[in-house]
Amino acid sequence: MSSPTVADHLLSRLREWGVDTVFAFPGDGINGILAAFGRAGNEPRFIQARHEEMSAFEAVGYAKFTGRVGICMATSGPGAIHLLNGLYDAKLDHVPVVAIVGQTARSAMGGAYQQEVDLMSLFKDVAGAYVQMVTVPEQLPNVLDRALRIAAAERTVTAVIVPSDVQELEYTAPTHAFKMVPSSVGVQWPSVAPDTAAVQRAADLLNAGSKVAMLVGAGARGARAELEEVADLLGAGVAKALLGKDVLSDELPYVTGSIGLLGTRPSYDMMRGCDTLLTVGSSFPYTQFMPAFDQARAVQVDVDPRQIGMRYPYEINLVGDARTTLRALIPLLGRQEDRGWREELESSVARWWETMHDEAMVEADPVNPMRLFAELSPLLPDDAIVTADSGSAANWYARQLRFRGNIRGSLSGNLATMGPGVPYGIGAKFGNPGSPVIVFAGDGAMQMNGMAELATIKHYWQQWSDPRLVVAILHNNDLNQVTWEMRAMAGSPKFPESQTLPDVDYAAFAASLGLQAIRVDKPDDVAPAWRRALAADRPTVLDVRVDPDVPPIPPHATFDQMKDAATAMLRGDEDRWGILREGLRTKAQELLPHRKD
Ligand SMILES: Cc1ncc(C[n+]2csc(CCOP(=O)(O)OP(=O)(O)O)c2C)c(N)n1
Ligand SMILES: [Mg+2]
Repeated sequence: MSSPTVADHLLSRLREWGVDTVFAFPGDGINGILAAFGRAGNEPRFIQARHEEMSAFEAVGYAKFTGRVGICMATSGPGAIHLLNGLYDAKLDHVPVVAIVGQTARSAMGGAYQQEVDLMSLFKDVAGAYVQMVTVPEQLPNVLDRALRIAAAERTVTAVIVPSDVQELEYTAPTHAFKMVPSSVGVQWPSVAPDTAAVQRAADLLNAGSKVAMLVGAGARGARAELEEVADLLGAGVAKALLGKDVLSDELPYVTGSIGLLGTRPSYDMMRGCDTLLTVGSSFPYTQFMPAFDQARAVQVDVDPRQIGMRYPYEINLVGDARTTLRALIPLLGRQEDRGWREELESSVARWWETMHDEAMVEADPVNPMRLFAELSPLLPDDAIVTADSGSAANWYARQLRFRGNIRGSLSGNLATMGPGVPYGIGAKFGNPGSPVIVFAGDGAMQMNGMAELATIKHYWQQWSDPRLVVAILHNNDLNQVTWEMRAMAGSPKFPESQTLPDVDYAAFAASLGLQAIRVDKPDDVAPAWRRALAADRPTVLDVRVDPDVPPIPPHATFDQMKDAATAMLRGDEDRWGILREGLRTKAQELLPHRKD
């Protein structure tokens, strides 16, 4: 065999790092690497998407649901450009992803050559933590190693650019010489322990509180037992930021659920009523859903000093990883003897779940979308992974789904981009082939990219030891989330030219790919459809006709508020609550009585 090329070494170095999967799409800017995949017997395995943005989302889904670095790969120029949105999704949700892309040959660079784009500049923002071009073979190991290490260390995006001719050069290792940068594989992470005196001050502050609220996010994952213990000691309730929905079980009576516009009433009320706030591993951005500034004394725990101390005027900003910090805190906390606050929270949580059930059961035309989510909760296997696309699905994911056990879930939290639902599901499957995966996606997201990606599912599903991947489509022929935002915020009626979608037969399309396809257009068919999908021997598409007139009512909207608004509207004061202008013709008036409190 001839000597290994730079591309051969790139793949063998990835294997040394334990990389088993590369989400990719080919092109002549990476031909040298593709040939190397062939020589390496497809190790790591090359997973082909329909579009490079999907490769990036798949790498994000893989990373989110394995905790490992996701790798995506694309050709120069158009391929690299297509990756961008998925890479921003990773960056904004603090997920480690490395992009490996081709570039035109060194001899052509700067010559306005075909497919030549200034990739260093293109990636400068999204991969600002580390973006480098490999121009000689000796540079490769260090550039690749640093890209992997920095992505993992900073939970962000990095990029490695390899010109096409460099890929085919014979690999020569860095030598023990001037201007050489040798490198090594791997890293042993520390657990970041907080400052002892600061932990004592935090404990004093928390012990002094009588109505403690906790806010937990994705950064608190892995500290479940400690969070429960702290909440018990302090008699606190716990609200969960959207990306931290799977951090604590919704079956715990003091977990108030999601927070924010997509959140719950108990979370909203808890933040308005607390005198003390403990935030762990969350940079939930919406200050208006936090306590008033002079209302609560607050402590934040975060492993990242760059993310700490914002969103609320915290008195103590405690840098440390969630588990280590809470463990240091626990022995210093006294048990809150007055359980009144806790009991109040628990009864409002219990009432809230009844409200959610009642809202899900309100009749709609034909299917109430909330019911689609509510009916799934009790059927969810303990090891299920759930993803949701941006759109109305995110509301129901946040409010209606009850997570427990080791159920995992995520969506595009900060970029809130359309399109990641299906590719996250695929990435999750490659990372966890033995777990059932459920995707919720709007029809707009399916038309944008999800339908094409169903072909990727057709291509690969037989490789998954558990073949269950269920894509539930919210078929409402509308870009419904925007329709509601226009009504609620802009006070404008639906603009059909912008929001109405072409009707598509998703079930027929899925069936043509050999997937199980189930049409659901009757409310009573929802639960049986879930059961069939979860018992199937292959992936399933549920094409569910949901009612676009079911409003995603924000948590703070009570019946009385809405009644006031309706009265104002009837007086001609329409702009105050645009939501009701059309909303009165919708389900709002049937849903809101359930919010009476
Ligand atoms: C890439 C991108 N384009 C546009 C938007 C704005 N946007 C957010 S939700 C949404 C509508 C989604 O429609 P659909 O997928 O049909 O879901 P629905 O809300 O109807 O359930 C749009 C256009 C976005 N978030 N991302
Ligand atoms: Mg839609």
